Amino acid sequence: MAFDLKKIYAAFAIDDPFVNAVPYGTGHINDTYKMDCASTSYIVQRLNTSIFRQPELLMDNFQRVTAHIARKIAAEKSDRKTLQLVLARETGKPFFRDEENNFWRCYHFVDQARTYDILETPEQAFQAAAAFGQFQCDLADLERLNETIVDFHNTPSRLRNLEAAIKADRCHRLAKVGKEVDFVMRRAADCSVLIDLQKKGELAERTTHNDTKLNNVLIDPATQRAVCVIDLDTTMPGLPHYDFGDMVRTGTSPAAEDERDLSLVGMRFEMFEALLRGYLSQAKFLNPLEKELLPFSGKLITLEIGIRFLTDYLEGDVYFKTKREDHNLDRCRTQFKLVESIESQLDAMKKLNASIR
Ligand code: ADP
Ligand code: GN1
Ligand code: MG
Repeated sequence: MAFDLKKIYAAFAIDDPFVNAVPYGTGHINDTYKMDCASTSYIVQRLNTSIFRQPELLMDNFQRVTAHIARKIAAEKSDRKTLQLVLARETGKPFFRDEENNFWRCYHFVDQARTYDILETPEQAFQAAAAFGQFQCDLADLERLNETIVDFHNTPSRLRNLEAAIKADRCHRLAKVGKEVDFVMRRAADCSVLIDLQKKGELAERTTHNDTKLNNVLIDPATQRAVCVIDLDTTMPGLPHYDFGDMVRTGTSPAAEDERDLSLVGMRFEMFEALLRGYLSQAKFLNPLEKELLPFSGKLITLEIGIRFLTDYLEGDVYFKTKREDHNLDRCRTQFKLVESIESQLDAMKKLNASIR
């Protein structure tokens, strides 16, 4: 669908002539545009409101999180950044609804920084993980946020959704994924490990990002430092493992999330080590049990996202944006290949983790 971005521009309080706006980034959920004005640039997004069903509550989180981090940055006088929203001209709200009820928001473009879909060096991994660790620290004293998607990282519930999709087999695709379904069912017991510990009161809820795909942090290519954590739509109550696990999922493989040549997919131990050291350099609040479970979380979250790609494939590609036939199945297969690679190195990962104080 083509939108008149100049009209959207006019809805926000920007006093800088519009130049142009082009689709931007590789996110799977929202529609993102880079908007250039005469003297500066902005990110404009159309929020996916069939996924984020209460966008006002989400934007309430967004404002609270960015204001909280901005206060911390000002107090420490550092040069790191947080997202800075632009308010709507008429309402003063941090969003604009157009006539078709599309939900738009706008924030400042962070210059001299870029995202990497595949991390290139352990230094980048260290810096990105430190930034997400610091993000969790920054939010440790924030009041409980709204849940923008309930049960987002409830892996048993993700498994139940898969089971329902298998049963319905709406698109007659089940015959093609027997191997993948078996792969999941053999690991069903893993799915409830973290949630069960939380239910027993052994793991405590914290405020977490919940979508720490490594392309959700902006890195300065000149200094290699992570400058800004982005994509705050799922920042809400969670377990720190959800964040660390997703870093392992997206930061350790040298192959793209949708790579078809599975021989290229695998966990690079040196990247895991860099992520772990980077994250632990900031996440000083972790108790011993939380820390012990970090390597396992890499396996669990990779399995969980694989389950979600498989479910979406069976349901007819209704959730994640796809660009080609079987795209979600390709994504699912890379996740499961990565799970196997993590499993084969899990002992070494745990040993390394135990050796870091
Ligand atoms: P999605 O939820 O669809 O993943 P994101 O919020 O992650 O959307 O934005 C998509 C992409 O846009 C990011 O991966 C990043 O490349 C770019 N981006 C987002 N916000 C900014 C920003 N403030 N400055 C520069 N680039 C940004
Ligand atoms: C989505 O929005 P994006 O592309 O950063 C998804 C994550 C998945 C990820 C898989 C709200 O993240 O949960 O891990 O795709 N976000 C949502 O690449 O579902
Ligand atoms: Mg994103």
